[in-house]
Amino acid sequence: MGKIVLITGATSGFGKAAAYKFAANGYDLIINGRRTERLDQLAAALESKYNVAVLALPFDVRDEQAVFNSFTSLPEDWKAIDVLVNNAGLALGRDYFEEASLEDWNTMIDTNIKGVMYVARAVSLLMIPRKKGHIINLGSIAGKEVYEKGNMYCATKAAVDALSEAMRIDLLRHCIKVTAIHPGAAETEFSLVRFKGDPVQAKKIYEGLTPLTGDDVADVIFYCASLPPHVCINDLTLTPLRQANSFYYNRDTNA
Ligand code: NDP
Ligand code: 8X3
Repeated sequence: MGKIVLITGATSGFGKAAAYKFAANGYDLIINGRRTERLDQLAAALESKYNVAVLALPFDVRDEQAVFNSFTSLPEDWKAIDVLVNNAGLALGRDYFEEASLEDWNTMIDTNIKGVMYVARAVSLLMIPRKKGHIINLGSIAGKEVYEKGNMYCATKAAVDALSEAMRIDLLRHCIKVTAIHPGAAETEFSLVRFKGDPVQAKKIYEGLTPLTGDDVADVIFYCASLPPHVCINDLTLTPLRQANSFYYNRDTNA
């Protein structure tokens, strides 16, 4: 087997683009998501285009038992994971604090914090005996500055930021790299999910700017993963040209 990357949330957006990027560079892949049909299609496409091995590993990152069972029952050859792209996540709703849905809050906490950490824990247990590995967590600029009506999504991404730092410190003795990547506005299925399928609200987010694409973010993820073994990017924030941070935009009103 070649180098192995595990990508969560590979059925769409950054995860799917990252799967193509790593496969194009000869990695064997474990791809995760809940939509099994999409995973199977992606596995077949990557195998035939790049002649790499691909294992579809569907599970819901919120399901603690499913996460840990999936990794303990991995075929031995597939346990030597070199890179984890810990990407599965979502925003749900954009509402004032007192009006936001508690169900949405719980889903975001369970996915973006607990799910991300279950996967990181399970994979780090496979990396530790090998004394190497690279965990790349997808945070967000939403974790760097809180914005109006961002409440729980921003908090979950701030947690990813803090936990990435915590992991980097605690996993230092095992020589495991931990990188946190914080993208700004990127046009994927993210806003459609956030606005529960409303394409008008989703599109509005990107008005007057050229947003990042899944490929842009995948390039950055791959760059971080392809540095020499002694080099680790700890924390990286990227935005489109017309965005400085969570609330400063310079939208082109003529666009
Ligand atoms: P997409 O909606 O396009 O992709 C999200 C992926 O996460 C899908 O593959 C989805 O797969 C997976 N996912 C969601 N919930 C679960 C779950 N419970 N278990 C397993 N997989 C799950 O969004 P993006 O690619 O844009 O987002 C990827 C990450 O980047 C997220 O963490 C997001 O918060 C973050 N991010 C996004 C930004 C943006 O503007 N787009 C900017 C900054 C950060 P499935 O539904 O098949 O399970
Ligand atoms: C996604 C970026 O600004 O919509 O994490 O929160 S933002």
